[in-house]
Amino acid sequence: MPSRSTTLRRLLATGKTVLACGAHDALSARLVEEAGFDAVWASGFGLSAVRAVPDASILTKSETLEAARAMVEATTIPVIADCDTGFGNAINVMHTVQDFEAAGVDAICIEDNVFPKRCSFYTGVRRELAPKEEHARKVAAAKAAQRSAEFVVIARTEALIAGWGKEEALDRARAYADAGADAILIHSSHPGLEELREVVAGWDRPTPLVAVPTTYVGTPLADLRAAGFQIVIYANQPLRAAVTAMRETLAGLKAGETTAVEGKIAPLEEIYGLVGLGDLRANEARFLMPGGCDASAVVLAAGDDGLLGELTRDRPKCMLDIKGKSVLERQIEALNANGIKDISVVRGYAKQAIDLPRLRFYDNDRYAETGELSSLGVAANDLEGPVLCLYGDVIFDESIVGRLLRAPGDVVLVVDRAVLDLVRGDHVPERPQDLVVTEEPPSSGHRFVPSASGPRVRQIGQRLDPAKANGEFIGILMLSERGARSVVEICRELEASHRGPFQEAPALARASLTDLLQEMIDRGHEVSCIDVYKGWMEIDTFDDYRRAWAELR
Ligand code: SPV
Ligand code: MG
Repeated sequence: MPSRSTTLRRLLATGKTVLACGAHDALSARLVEEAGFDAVWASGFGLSAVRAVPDASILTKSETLEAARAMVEATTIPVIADCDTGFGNAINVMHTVQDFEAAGVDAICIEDNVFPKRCSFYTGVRRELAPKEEHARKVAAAKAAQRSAEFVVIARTEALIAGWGKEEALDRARAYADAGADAILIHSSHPGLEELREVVAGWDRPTPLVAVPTTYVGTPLADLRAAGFQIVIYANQPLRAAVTAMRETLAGLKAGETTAVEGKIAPLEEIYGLVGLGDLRANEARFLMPGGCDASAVVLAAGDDGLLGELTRDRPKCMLDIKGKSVLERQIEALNANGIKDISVVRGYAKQAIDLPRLRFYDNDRYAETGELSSLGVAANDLEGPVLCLYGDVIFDESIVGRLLRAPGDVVLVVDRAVLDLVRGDHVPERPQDLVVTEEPPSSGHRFVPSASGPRVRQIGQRLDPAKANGEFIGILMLSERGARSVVEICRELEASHRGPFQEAPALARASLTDLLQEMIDRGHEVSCIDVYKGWMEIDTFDDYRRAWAELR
């Protein structure tokens, strides 16, 4: 919890006008502080409204207390709790003071309505005031109960609201001040300041006065100050603003104007900032057991090339069983072993067959006529780095993931150098391979120790000259936060404006991951790799499948 910056009493001691604003929950309290107000008013009107009940003593003391406590925890400025009638008689008020003070609340306000109170602005409702002496005793009880000398008790009279006249208002204000109140709120529902000005003209106590300009909101602060008010509370404007904004947004969403709505509402990052995501990240890094991992993974498993015939009649390749475990289960195990728990799968062909738990799903229902890039695009809205992207048909040693996670770079591919031996021999691949040309390849035919930061990739694609290629992309890559942002931006830009063939693909819709990677290289993005030597397999053909059964445990 942030430490408090000051107290209401100290602010009052400066002699300056204290400007408070109403909040209805912890987040709005945080916004009140962010806007530069001196104090938060935990508004009974607002707290009731967010529970969709009238401001009529429906909320209990505990509910009000918990809401005020949440505001205290979310802010560093003083919180003034609107305690309505004090939740009972003078004895109850003593407990109210102790509870709110213990919760870190800086001040409470108690009003001379009888329980159950009615909001000052409701018309056509029963309105009664407690006897002046009884409320004065509540004020005295509140002052007797406070533990810290800093705690502030504001006494509020509703005499003007109830229509009992200016003399009664002034008389009550004096009685409450004499009972020890630290400040007096004389509430008014008049549209202008005239009524109040006449009352406060007769104010003959040193006790500061509080204004709640809900109906006389047009009165400039200077006029309120000149009239003798030292605390000004804008009690409910943020709540009303929220209702207007939510209605507008909801109408837009309902009408299908989703993009227009998106442009008008707070970006997700702003909410992350308000709720303290930065602290969460820092504390995770500092206090959680090592081994946790903030990377997520996206498995691209939408397509089906029909090469496995009957084997994939009712399921996509990633759900092929190999000795009691599907390809996807094996992938999840390898990812989990490296701390990656947030795993998404882009489904398409036979999507209902992917029924593993704890996965997030995206659907590329146009899988038959689109490529991997389109599948990635389906997940793009949530694509936040660091994220691993992998094909749904690769099985790999879990240590590859560990090395990838540690690799520096914004776009890092896993490149198998075994191809150096294969492409130069008489090996003829059954299927086109994702070949790469990198800088500084290990020399062919020799042992090598891969370095942590691998070389840059110059070219990637299926149509590269095998004689020039010096590695094979195994279908696993990692994007850093920046890398993921670049991918999302490029995908959006291409989708909006690209026409015709794209890299090796006949059209953007058909593009594969390697086409995107080549595009990034062409645009000057740094694409690097980590070197591996075998340690993985893909299930493309019957032969691959047979080999997997023979070799995997
Ligand atoms: C509240 O915010 O709950 C108040 C101030 O008591 S007002 O609603 O203006 O009466
Ligand atoms: Mg109230």
